[in-house]
Amino acid sequence: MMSGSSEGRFTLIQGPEMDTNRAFRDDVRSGLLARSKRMSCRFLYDDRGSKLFEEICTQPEYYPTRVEASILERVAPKIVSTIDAPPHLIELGSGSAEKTRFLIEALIERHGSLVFEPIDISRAALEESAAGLLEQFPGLIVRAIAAEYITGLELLAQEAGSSESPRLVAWLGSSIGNFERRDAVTFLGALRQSLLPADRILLGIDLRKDAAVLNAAYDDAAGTTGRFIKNLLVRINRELGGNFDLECFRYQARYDEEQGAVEMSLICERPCQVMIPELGLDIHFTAGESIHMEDSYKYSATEIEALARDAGFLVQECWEDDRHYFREVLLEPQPEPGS
Ligand code: AVJ
Repeated sequence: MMSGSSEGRFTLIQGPEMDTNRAFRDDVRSGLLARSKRMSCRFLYDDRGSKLFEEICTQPEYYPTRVEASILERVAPKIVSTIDAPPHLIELGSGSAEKTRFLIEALIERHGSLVFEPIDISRAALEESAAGLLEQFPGLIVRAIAAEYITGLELLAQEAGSSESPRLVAWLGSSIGNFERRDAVTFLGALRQSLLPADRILLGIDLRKDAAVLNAAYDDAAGTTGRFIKNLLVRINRELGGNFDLECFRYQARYDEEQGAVEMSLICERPCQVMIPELGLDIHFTAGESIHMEDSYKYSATEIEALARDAGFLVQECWEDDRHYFREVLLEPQPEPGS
């Protein structure tokens, strides 16, 4: 897979392998047996789902990817200048690393070379994006970690003792928006546990904004987001032998201003019965019943400050676009109170 010039500059560390199939079955079972039916958005990203998500990112209404890319393109040199010693760059859930390029470029520009350590559960995604990056950047070394975020960071922390380099941990794309607010604090707090004082997190986060903009971004005219969300039913049909009739379900995105979250659901249009033989389930849906599929939480400046503080960080610096749609936040870990 690697071309000649990339040889020796790529290693992949395989973390403990998760039983995704088992987790998927458990999630579908408990979600469909719950009084308010729901499914977990982490299972949206099978091969087709990942392709559909990339397609979402190119839809005119879905601004986050483009806006974040434009911020990073503009301020990457400033971001990397906030860290003196040459850091390792870690990325959580790198995907296609499209936006990370700007950080990599700025770091190599400044320090001559860079160790990039992307953490992602998908081995294939890691190999694919590394191949392109290694070709583009001769000064780049990639040490990919195939693991869950926290596990991956722990793996890296075990080795960090031997390395003097501080680490810049990029968590882009407002992926934090999938967490409920309290869970976001818990997760960031857990990330902090695996950081040293000189390390920094660069968090890309989508801001609260006009409801019309958000409703359009999560229900694009081409119907891509609907297909992306419905793909979970397709996956259940394929992997668990289900017989969801896709025509029965209508996609709905709704921004709840008070919650500050876009709620994505599938609404059952007429009564229907769904069998999932692999799970021994026979589920009834009434007309109008909904399956809650995904949340995308948005943040105000004040909410970002509180999130950072509650998770044990200080906001060191922020950068955003002219329309205040999206923000990059540099987080500095704070000493544990009482330590
Ligand atoms: C990957 C969680 C950042 O919430 O904007 C986009 C997922 N779902 N359109 C988002 C998503 C439907 C996306 N995140």
